[in-house]
Amino acid sequence: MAKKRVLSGVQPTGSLHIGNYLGSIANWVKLQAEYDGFFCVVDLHAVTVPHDPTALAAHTQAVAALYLACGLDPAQSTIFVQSHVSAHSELAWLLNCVTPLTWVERMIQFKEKAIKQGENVGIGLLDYPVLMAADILLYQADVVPVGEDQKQHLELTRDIAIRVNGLYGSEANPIFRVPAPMIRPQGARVMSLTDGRSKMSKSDPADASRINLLDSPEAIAQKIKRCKTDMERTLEFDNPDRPECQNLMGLYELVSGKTRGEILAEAQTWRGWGDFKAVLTEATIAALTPIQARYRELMADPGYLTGVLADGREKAGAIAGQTLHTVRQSLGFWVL
Ligand code: AQP
Repeated sequence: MAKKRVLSGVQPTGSLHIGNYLGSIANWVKLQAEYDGFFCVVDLHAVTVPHDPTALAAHTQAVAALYLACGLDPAQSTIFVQSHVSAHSELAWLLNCVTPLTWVERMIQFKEKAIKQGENVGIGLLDYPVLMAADILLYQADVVPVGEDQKQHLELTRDIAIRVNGLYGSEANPIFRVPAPMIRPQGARVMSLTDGRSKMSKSDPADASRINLLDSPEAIAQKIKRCKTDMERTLEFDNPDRPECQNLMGLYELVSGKTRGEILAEAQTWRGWGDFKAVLTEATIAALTPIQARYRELMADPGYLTGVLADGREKAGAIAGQTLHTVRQSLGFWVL
């Protein structure tokens, strides 16, 4: 039986942090043996907010290298850069023309991000979920891993697929596969080091709010030493009134690979936040050191990385091209 196809991506909007790794990339690595994985660096999404053109290419390269350094295997998965496959932009245009404006105006993420940009908000930001629908539908993905914040966008993707199938396809010959969400396990949401109630984010102007995957051991130690805590001495899981404690204990669980029972037993020996921060620092550095070593090897051999991405572009482009051809035909374009 053919493997189910999964598609996902990260925007090259800055340095990848430990939240991107634990919340997404580490899960993709686990999925890749069982699924036909398509993992892209979604650079077209990165320009939906103001961006630095002198940094975009470098960030794109770094994110692709980190995919490999974290364990994505080009022999198992297709790894590529979104803008290298022009079908993404073309399908997004065609989907724009069949998507009611009211559907995208409802998107919470648009409203949240638009507020931050005031008068300068671009059409691309409103259109972000339609481009995301194009990314997914081009590959006829069966499943898409989604966090809480992307659930609404995947719902929109499904609605668009159903609408296009209904308008231009037939039940026997649907144009798009309607993808299912794969809800990420609880606890894989890493919060900011400076505010346990907001998500760790690449675009947070405060670097101290996140642990970047490429931070030096000294930087990691400093950030954990200075991160926000609370006045209680004991440490526990899952107390929503103690967001920083909840976040850091959750982070320790993920980076150490220990069970909650083991951690709670270990916690008996900690005399407060200081002892806990020392073990968290050690476990975080231990989790990131092999990724950083592999990243440095990859960056020292840029030919290998561009080779992987060129192969990915070819494989992704062939599948995307087939879907786009079907869409053009179904919408009635004169196809030569
Ligand atoms: N803090 C987080 N904890 C767990 N998972 C996270 N992800 C992002 N932040 C956390 C997951 O990483 C993937 C990449 O997301 P993205 O690049 O599309 O943008 P995002 O979700 O908006 O991530 P950032 O880091 O906050 O970027 P900016 O600041 O550019 O918006 C997604 O699967 C996401 O769930």
